[in-house]
Amino acid sequence: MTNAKKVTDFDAFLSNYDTTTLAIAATFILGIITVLIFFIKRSTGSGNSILFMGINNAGKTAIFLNLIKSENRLTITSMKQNEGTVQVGGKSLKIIDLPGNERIRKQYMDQFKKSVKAVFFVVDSFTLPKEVKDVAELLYDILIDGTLTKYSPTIVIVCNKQDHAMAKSSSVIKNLLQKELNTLRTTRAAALDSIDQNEKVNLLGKKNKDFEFSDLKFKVEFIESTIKDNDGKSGLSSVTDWLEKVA
Ligand SMILES: Nc1nc2c(ncn2[C@@H]2O[C@H](COP(=O)(O)OP(=O)(O)OP(=O)(O)O)[C@@H](O)[C@H]2O)c(=O)[nH]1
Ligand SMILES: [Mg+2]
Repeated sequence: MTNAKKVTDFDAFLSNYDTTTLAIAATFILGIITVLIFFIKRSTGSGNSILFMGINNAGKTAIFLNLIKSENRLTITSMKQNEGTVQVGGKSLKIIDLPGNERIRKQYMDQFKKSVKAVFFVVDSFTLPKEVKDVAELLYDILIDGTLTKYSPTIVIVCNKQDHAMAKSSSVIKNLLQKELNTLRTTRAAALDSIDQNEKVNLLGKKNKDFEFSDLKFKVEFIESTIKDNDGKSGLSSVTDWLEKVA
């Protein structure tokens, strides 16, 4: 078929419809495409980075170094981010390990939150009972952050240091965090109320009901890990499995 014939067929097709009908149809199709793009972007997150977050000494850098197979296995308290790439399921994923230091972690969270695909929130399963307040404070800030939660990233709570004989299991940690976040929700709401009666309180979870992770509009998963291998099996296999799922 020649180009001239193609043009004639197209002209004939167009002449069957008036321009208003065609303009409405084009707007409608564009609208559907825009809505589809919005939902696809929303479900997959805006960025392509996995953020490792958590309070200091949880084991973020140790896990990071193991995953990127760095020879440097010695970790010291991080004062800035570490960035690296891992290959999972044939895809490369960028991981950013953020410092847990209380004075600087907020500034790093603000700097990197726009590129989040998933948050791997690392906790020390042995010390968690005595650190639960500090851990819950940081987790609360993540769960109510407008930018971080805008694209509903998957949040994986990594219950690390499971090699410790007295380590708490992920289900115990989940309950401890739920209780602490519930208490924190009341204190934060009261603090905001006392500042401005008209201020809209960004409440975590559902009203008139104790906080549960399942009330959130995005997925929060709990896994167990250790940087130490056990019987030849990597203690980080749960982490790599989840990295593959979110890749
Ligand atoms: N027993 C045990 N120790 C671990 C494990 N993971 C990390 N550690 C140790 O915990 C200490 C702190 O680990 P880091 O990776 O530096 O902790 P971090 O979360 O990066 O801490 P900040 O950089 O201060 O935010 C180090 O001495 C690690 O060797 C683990 O699975 N088991
Ligand atoms: Mg670190």
